[in-house]
Amino acid sequence: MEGRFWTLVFVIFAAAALAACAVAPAYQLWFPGSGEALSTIGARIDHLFYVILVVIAVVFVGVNVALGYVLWRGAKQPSEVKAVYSHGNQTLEVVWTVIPGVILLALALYQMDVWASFRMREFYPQDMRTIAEVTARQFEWRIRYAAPDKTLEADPHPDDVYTVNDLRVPVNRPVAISLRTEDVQHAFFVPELRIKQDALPGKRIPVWFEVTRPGTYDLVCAELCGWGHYKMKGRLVALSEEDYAAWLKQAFEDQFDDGVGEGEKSD
Ligand SMILES: [Cu+2]
Repeated sequence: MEGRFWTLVFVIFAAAALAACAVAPAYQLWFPGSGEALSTIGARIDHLFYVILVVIAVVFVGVNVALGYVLWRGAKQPSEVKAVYSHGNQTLEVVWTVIPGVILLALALYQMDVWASFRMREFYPQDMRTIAEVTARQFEWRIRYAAPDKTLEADPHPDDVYTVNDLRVPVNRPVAISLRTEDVQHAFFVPELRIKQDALPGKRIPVWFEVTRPGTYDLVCAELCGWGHYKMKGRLVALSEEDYAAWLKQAFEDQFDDGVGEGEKSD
């Protein structure tokens, strides 16, 4: 009786896990927002997630079914039958070491291209525009843009445009930010884009992404950075190329507005 109970526990556990995997995408339980990655690299990262999920699901269900089967068989055995003690099976041990090894190696090779695209290869195209310098500090994001029609330099320029907790980028083109921190470690995280990068003291780290849909997305800190970590929240606003240019121009004019109307200025 007891053996059958445990068989049921393991089989139901496996079935419930499978059912959860099947319905999760429909209820957007896996990923934030609409469930869809809104950057080109994010879509590739999600694909990796699903590949790994399938591997895990097969192994998990296999293990539970095997466990259930053994318990069931044991429960059916008459109690006079003596137990057999085994001191291991070398062939079996080699098999269950080699197979996971091969699976892990295959996954490592399979994900290399995505990793290289995100971390290395695509930093170098010359047409990649560094749109802003993002400086994390306890507890906010300070963002610096070049003035309209200027390029962003590593050192601040008097014409630069500043915002706090409000990062704006054009959609449908790769853009980069230059990530820094003024104090401790923080992490730049935009869940809907699947973009996450630690900010390290003393380092300037380029982070690139291409947003595929205009909208406003959460920008949060994903590294416990002090008592105010919870409120270190900004937003990333993805705009069409024209809207972005118009916004930057407006922000530039507002920032340098001396309060004197155009008509009243004497020259
Ligand atoms: Cu932080």
